Amino acid sequence: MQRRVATSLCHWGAFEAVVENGRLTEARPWPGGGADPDMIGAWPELAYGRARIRRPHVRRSCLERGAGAGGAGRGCEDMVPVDWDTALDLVASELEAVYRDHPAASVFGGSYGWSSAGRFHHARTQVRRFLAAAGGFTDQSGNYSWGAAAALLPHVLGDASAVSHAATGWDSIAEHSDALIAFGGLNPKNWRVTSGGAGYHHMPELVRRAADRGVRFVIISPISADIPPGIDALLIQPLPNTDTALILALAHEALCDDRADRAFLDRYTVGADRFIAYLRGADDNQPKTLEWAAGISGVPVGSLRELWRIVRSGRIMLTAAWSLQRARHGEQPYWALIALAAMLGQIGLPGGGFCFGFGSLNGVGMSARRGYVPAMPGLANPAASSIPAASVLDMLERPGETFEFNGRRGTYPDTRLIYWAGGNPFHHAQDLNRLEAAWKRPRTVIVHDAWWTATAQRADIVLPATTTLERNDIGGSSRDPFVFFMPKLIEPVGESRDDYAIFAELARRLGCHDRFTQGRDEEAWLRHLWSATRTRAARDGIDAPDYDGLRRAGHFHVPAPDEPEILLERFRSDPEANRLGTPSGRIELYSETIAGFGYDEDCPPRPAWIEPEEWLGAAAPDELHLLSSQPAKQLHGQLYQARRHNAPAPISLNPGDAAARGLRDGDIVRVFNGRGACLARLDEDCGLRQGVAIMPTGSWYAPGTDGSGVEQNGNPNVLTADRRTSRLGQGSAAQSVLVRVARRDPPVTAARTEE
Ligand SMILES: Nc1nc2c(c(=O)[nH]1)N[C@H]1C(S)=C(S)[C@@H](COP(=O)(O)OP(=O)(O)OC[C@H]3O[C@@H](n4cnc5c(=O)[nH]c(N)nc54)[C@H](O)[C@@H]3O)O[C@H]1N2
Ligand SMILES: Nc1nc2c(c(=O)[nH]1)N[C@H]1C(S)=C(S)[C@@H](COP(=O)(O)OP(=O)(O)OC[C@H]3O[C@@H](n4cnc5c(=O)[nH]c(N)nc54)[C@H](O)[C@@H]3O)O[C@H]1N2
Ligand SMILES: [Mo]
Repeated sequence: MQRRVATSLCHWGAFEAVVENGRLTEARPWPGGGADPDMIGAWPELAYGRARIRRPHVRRSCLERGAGAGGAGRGCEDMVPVDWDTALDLVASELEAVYRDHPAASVFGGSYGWSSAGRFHHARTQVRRFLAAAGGFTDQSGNYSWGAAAALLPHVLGDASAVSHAATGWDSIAEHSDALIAFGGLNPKNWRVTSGGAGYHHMPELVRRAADRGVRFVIISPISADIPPGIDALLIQPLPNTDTALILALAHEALCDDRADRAFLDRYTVGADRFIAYLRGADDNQPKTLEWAAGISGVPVGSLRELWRIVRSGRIMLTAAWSLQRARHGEQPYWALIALAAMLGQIGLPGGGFCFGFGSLNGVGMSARRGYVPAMPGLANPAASSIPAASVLDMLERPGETFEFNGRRGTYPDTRLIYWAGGNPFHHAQDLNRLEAAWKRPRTVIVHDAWWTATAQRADIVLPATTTLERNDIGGSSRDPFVFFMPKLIEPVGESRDDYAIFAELARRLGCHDRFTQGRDEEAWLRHLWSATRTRAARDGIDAPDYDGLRRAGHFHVPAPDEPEILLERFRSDPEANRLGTPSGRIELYSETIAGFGYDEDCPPRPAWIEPEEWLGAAAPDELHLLSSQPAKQLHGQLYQARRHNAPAPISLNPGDAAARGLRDGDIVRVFNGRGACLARLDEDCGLRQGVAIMPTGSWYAPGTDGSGVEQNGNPNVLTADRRTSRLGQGSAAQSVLVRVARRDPPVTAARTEE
């Protein structure tokens, strides 16, 4: 028997793959890397399981009648396996027809999604390169993860690096912070994932080390599960979406208690006076007192006083999870937190100030040298058209209409063709039942994926992509000390092909082969990309191996940076020499630029509390606020096939809320609102605040397969509203949703399985 053990990488960590006689038999975490064994261990099922797409497929009526068939049958008709030439000819002729008869912007190719950890075969990058070479397309700008922050932070801080990359390091926190106040908490499940993949998954240990050094932890979240394991934290449980009120009240308290650092505000910020006037109630006759915040957030005023006593003394690190800004007016908690940190005057000091995302992704706050992970260059898009990442449904429903986005106006194109490779909109978008209807409008939908996701099931032409195991690549994360060579371990499963090879074939048919490939094959690209890393390393005086050396070694350990990261340290040390990229060069607590946009109702020019449309402050007595969090053992919709035995997904409720509905732990329930309904398995959680429900994202959308219209697997995005954070950020506001929960008829209690 031939046996080979080799290292590879995915977004959920570096792993060792065991290949016997050409077949992957086992995958386990890279020794010492700390990745989750269940997630890594799913690789054989991912490679060979029933969900794998093994051949190209075409929707039956498209095959029989061509594009004239219309989109009504999308997701209902059967998919017919075809040979590669038939499928590629069809894709090429559809693209040609649309480019001939319509502007290039009517090809939608933003293709948002996480794709692979390998940076060359990153499908989203490849599809955008291909469509740019072929004639142009409508792109997506910003992201789902921190769309609101991406738009806001450049106005406040000059760029968006504070959202994760420039975070103050955990060593600095352990050594210098007296307390870390974490809005949205530090849920360890989110540390299983790094964008680009990581060799180092030891955030729980870094946090524990900080606690051992005496850092006090305050977790502000509706659920105790957001406290990292083994940490003795103070838990404060506000109603969802009310953090801004809490933060503003702390800033107001800083004024009352004479703790506002005027010297810092004068030297490093602009607009402090207008912000302070708002805190005092000049604009709305409402001083932002602790009592005011208690009334909004449902946190007893005594707890807020206790919180202020912690915040008022010592070195304080303020942080917020990305979830807070994935809600209506999600710009505001971030801006308010920066303003509070400015009032405390510790921005730029070791262990002080603010940072975002510590609780959101592995590697945030881990010092690592940037610029070592190869990045595939893009190609200029001749259509010069883009929409905000989370506005796909609007685009499909409202062609020709104007949208506003961060001070600019754009027009939604009339989408004729959708091309998606490396993302899953029927996982990530909100209000999926509406998307289901709008998705039928375009003439053609083309999807590449390795698995039969809900999106692949709703395509006209499905092209089977290889996985990371079946091709050579280089991957890594800018938050991790390793870059990995990802060797081809097995032959392509079924007839699957690399996305790059598929696009190269299509480019040949469309006459743009050279523009797309630039004359390089996989090996030539990998050598080219790695040589850029070597040049970068040489600039730092670091000797990186050549391509063949990297390939032999399997990974390159990038030496740690010389200086630990402290957010805005240089700015603090010399604000004139290191002016920020804002118009004033300083931190903007009032932004003339945003004032000029005229977005007063949804994003005024200074931090503000604005009520969302859906929250417990405006709910009927039997409504619950639904949070849809990242899944514990999946990456979004990925890995679902290895965990589907748990279907439908759990919904966590406080036992009091369950009892009030006559429900018991383990019951299969119906979760519903005016937008849709899904099944879920009730999971009573004493650590969850009353009035709040939590479901993980990631279950594959299966609407009404029992004829009832009720989504069967527990996908919360049939319930979420397709509203954006504001006209500034146009981010996803998935976390602002009310639902009802009732017993499913007839009643069923699920056999309990592990999670
Ligand atoms: N309700 C709610 N919704 C949310 C969120 C939330 O908090 N609440 N969070 C949002 C966030 S932050 C995000 S980032 C999105 C995530 O949404 P997505 O990033 O779209 O989710 P993934 O399931 O990771 O999609 C990646 C797809 O690429 C495919 N893929 C992987 N490798 C390859 C490859 O090599 N080639 C090809 N062709 N395909 C490949 C995978 O099979 C998968 O279908 O979800 C968002 N949606
Ligand atoms: N295991 C796993 N980890 C992941 C991912 C995954 O799919 N699986 N996806 C990755 C991606 S793409 C992203 S963008 C990040 C997202 O990172 P986040 O957005 O931070 O992750 P979430 O799990 O949505 O939310 C974190 C916590 O915020 C709390 N929370 C939600 N709303 C509120 C609120 O209004 N106020 C307060 N105080 N707390 C609130 C919830 O209790 C939740 O547990 O996660 C990354 N990590
Ligand atoms: Mo994300």
